Amino acid sequence: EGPSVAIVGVTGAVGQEFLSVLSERDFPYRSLKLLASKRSAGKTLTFENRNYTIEELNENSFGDVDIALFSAGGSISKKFGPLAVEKGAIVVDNSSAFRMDEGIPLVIPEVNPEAMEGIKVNNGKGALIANPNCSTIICLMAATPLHRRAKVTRMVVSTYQAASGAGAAAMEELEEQTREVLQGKEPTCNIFKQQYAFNLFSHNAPILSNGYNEEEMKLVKETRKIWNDHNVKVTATCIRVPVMRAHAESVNLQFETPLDEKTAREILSNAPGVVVIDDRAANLFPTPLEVSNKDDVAVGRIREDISQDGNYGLDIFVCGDQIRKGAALNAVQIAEMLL
Ligand code: 11C
Repeated sequence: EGPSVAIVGVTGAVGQEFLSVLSERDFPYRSLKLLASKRSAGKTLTFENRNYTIEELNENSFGDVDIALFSAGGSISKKFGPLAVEKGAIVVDNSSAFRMDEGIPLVIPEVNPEAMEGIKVNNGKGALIANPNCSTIICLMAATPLHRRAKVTRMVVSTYQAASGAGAAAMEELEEQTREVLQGKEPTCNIFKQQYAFNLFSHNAPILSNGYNEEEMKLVKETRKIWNDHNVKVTATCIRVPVMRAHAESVNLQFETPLDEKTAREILSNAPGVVVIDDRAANLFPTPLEVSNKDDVAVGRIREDISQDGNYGLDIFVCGDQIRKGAALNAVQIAEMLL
């Protein structure tokens, strides 16, 4: 019973999280195929009391696959995603390869489930669904419930992004550099050009001709696609901070119709997948550590933007686990909707 599932990139940080999330949510798979590069092929892995041998990803990997969860980088998705679809698999792709392609749904299940309407396992047709960028998912989990009430006309996002967004090797680099710096040694910089431990820097994504980096432009373009609103104004500044696996984001919102702080807090308290941590008396608000390994995105610092008159603006602070809701959990939720 249940679909046959393949995980592409199973040895990566997100690949491993796919397994944890599938297990925790009792995802009803009939069979599981673990795929990775040649380097990892042949290794064994125990999952839910069964031993699996990791197989090398190739053109013939998808003959018997209903759902393929991809997280092995854009070039692997570009090469093997369409092949899997051709074989009848529904691909949920965590890379940026297809996100902005017309006709490819870009989905956060709590936000725009309607975008994947009609796509189901067992209708005999393959399809590709894109998982948004982690910063976009975490931001829109909090901004969307407010957008639905008062329509966001402009959004200013400043991110504080964790190591995990750059993969397992970046997480290891942060750990190793922290040790090295504390021991008075020169930190080893392999993944990032600059010292990461006890530092922060502009996001490592390439800078484009308009001065924004790719990560910032993902927030702009993906928000417009997910909200199906090509007029919403979005600007972003993305920063990498020495935090292990959860992103934080400061989000300033401007609305078409007034929305007061109390109503916003109520809306967010009732939003699925969102938890409000907003204790002004104790000065306690969301932190990356608090949301690490958790499903929910946490929101706090909910306050009227005093630079905008008449309840037309709000500031919020959002934290979400980058590997979980920012990647693996969101993809598995999409897979659940396919059943
Ligand atoms: C980060 N969001 O935190 C990035 C990494 O488009 O899926 C993921 C890039 C992407 O660094």
